[in-house]
Amino acid sequence: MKFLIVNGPNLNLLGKRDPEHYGTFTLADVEEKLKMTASEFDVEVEFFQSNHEGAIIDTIQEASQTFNGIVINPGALTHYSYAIRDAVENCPIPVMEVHISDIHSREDFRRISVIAPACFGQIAGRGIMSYVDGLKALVEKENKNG
Ligand code: CA2
Repeated sequence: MKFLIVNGPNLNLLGKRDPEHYGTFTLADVEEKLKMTASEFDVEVEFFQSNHEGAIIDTIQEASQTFNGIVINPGALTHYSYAIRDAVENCPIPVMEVHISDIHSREDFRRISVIAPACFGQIAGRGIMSYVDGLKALVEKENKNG
């Protein structure tokens, strides 16, 4: 089984600023952690990060050819990208939305995810573990589906 981890705008800056919300780990640390989780579960992971909405949509559209599921942190696009929501809705593989910070206890605009209703689930506020838990949830779902 193979899973795609998608990170949206500004997540390439992790570890460089705003440790109060996003901790001190880098995107490379997230990838390392997920590679370890993947090997525990005997699955594979690939990573994609883009600051461009269209590139993220292209990636979601193509993902089902190669992957069994997607873990996505859409960054601030979470709160307004109906285009990503449409792409997720039309994606035949399960998509888990994850957030490092607890979007539900921050500014009002962050409390809304326009993408979450199209997702298999949402995990927020667990730092780097949000990604790990997101991947685990997809592996469990796929194992159950046989
Ligand atoms: O908590 C999350 O994972 C977010 O998706 C992160 C997004 C934010 O817009 C969402 O509301 C919640 C922002 C990522 C920006 O990350 C930075 C990290 C370090 C320095 C600057 C930005």
